[in-house]
Amino acid sequence: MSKKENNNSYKPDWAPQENSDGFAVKIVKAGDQKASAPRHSFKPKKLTTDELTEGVLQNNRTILGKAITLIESSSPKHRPEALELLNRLLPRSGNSLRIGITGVPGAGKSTLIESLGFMLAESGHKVAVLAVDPSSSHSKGSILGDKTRMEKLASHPNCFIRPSPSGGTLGGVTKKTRETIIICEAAGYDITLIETVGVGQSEYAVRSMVDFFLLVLIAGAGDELQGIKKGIMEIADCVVINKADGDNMKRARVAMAETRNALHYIYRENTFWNPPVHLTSAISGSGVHELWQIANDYKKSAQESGYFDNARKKQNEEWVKFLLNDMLTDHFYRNPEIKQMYDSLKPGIFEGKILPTEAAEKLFGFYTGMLNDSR
Ligand SMILES: Nc1nc2c(ncn2[C@@H]2O[C@H](COP(=O)(O)OP(=O)(O)O)[C@@H](O)[C@H]2O)c(=O)[nH]1
Ligand SMILES: [Mg+2]
Repeated sequence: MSKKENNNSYKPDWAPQENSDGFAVKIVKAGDQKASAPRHSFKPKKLTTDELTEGVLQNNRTILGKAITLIESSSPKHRPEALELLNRLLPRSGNSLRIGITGVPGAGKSTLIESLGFMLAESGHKVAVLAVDPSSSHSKGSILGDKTRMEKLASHPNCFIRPSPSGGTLGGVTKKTRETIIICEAAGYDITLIETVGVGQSEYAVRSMVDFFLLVLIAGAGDELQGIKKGIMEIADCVVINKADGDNMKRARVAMAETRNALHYIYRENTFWNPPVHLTSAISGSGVHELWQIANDYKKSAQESGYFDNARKKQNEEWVKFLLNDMLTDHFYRNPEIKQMYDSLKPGIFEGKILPTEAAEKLFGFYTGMLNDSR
């Protein structure tokens, strides 16, 4: 056997006895592969705003993803281009039915979105799915779960799924979610499904950007456990009791009756609609078609009463306020002199030597003084 090894070549077993070095195989150590590999630059070419606009309008998914990444960027240097893109797409937006879905983790929101989304995509609708608030500890796990849970939907040619960036503040995430809706609508999606974890303030933020707000409950979990505050019932346009299947059916019916009763006593801002309570099984798909019917009935009634357009106008105004609050707060807290003053006041606040009101007024006075000086 003439397996001869020297530094970096060896001869395979099938090499003839009297062989030349022509039969040798070059050996490259694993760690060296990179160094010896030809250097190609795979850095993708940066798209121009024209290319991004065109790509989105043609529903090119790669470009759609890139456009959303651009508007999600928190870097100030990306903002002018992001705003330019949004301005160009804005006239082509507004044509989707925006549906928000809330409920505690585990209620079946993602499964319901998959079931409803797939049904709609199959019938020719174009469905965009946005998941909000993956930064909460609960959904950190579930966003991974969602990807597999929504696999069937994700691979449907009529569907586009976009998980929100993780780690963002609630404000940061929702601020970009509105802009993401605009981009998806410009790309031709006629239904937007937005999932939010039913904890904290996220459902109010999502409520203020959708046309139809759906609360997903499960039977037997109790109000406490489901974190259902009266306020959420007030802003829901429909409540579903999900997991109405198998042994759970009876309990689901009881929960439906109880929820109907509870809704009866809840004040509603709009008078044209009484939010229905409906049973679904996201797993078997039962009740999902009827749920879509409810959303459509709502849309029709809301449009006929003029509420639909009014609500969207109000939402735009709220959006401006929301952004302004965000910018003002950011401007205030970023200022190094304010930071310094705040830090120097903190020990006094902790020890109760400075009244919180006094501290706030001092800081605010200093801030407005600075603004006046800079004029
Ligand atoms: N039996 C039953 N299980 C369901 C139903 N919908 C969801 N599930 C299950 O409930 C769990 C949580 O569902 P998921 O959609 O991730 O809930 P989410 O946290 O609200 O998005 C998963 O194991 C689902 O398979 C349903 O209608 N019936
Ligand atoms: Mg989920």
